[in-house]
Amino acid sequence: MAMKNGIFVTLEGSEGAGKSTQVALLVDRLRAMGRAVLTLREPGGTELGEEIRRLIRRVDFTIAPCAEAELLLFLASRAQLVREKILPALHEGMLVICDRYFDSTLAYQGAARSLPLEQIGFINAFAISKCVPHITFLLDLDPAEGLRRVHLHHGKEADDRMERETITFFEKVRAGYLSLAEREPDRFVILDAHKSIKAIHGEIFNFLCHRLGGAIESR
Ligand code: Z5A
Repeated sequence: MAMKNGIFVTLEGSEGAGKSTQVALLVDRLRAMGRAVLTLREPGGTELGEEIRRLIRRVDFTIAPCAEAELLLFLASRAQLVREKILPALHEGMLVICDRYFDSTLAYQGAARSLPLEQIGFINAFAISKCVPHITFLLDLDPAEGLRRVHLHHGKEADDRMERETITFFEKVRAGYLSLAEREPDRFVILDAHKSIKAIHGEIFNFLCHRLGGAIESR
């Protein structure tokens, strides 16, 4: 199934950058305008994906999953999401907004876990079936501030396995994202996630209106 007339937007960034907050604000505003919007998150978004999400977040493994197994779990979740949800919605002309997608894999499993980017790219291409976002907003944030926000949000203890990673890990994630954005300036929009929630929302909304013109209005 091809992407046809829909619009595919992703939000990326490391821990606490504000992706979920911005997705919620954007979707409320677009729906109030009468736009048909589908929101999804990764890992997750399907029955299989939510089960994989639960596995990935588990903190009580006797032996933690190796980086390669973790990578394949993310990709299994993505392959299902693309075929079950994203492509059918795009085919119907919907605006699809996804909280994380394959750039997360390149930044976390590639840049931070040091798995080879070329191999990740190869299996990711198999998983996504040419379904590449039209626009990717990168919420760029100092990892220390991101972790501070997450700990405020969830309480003192990190509540999943990845949140327990070190600050150095999240610095690699940030650098990985910035280098991806540098390589694809036409797809990425880098936003300063240190700004207020309202200011960032305004930038995302204005960019979408400008870039998509009439396509942002109701269909
Ligand atoms: N992962 C991976 O490794 N490989 C992959 O391929 C994929 C994912 C797809 C998913 O975790 C984990 O999987 C993630 C990457 C990895 N792990 N890490 N680490 P998740 O879905 O559970 O969590 P997340 O995506 O990292 O979301 P998050 O931690 O909840 O961050 P967020 O969505 O960007 O932030 P938020 O929930 O919108 O905001 C966090 C708090 O900050 C909250 O209290 C907000 O009110 C506050 N906030 C938000 N924006 C602001 C601003 N601008 N100023 C001040 N405070 C703010």
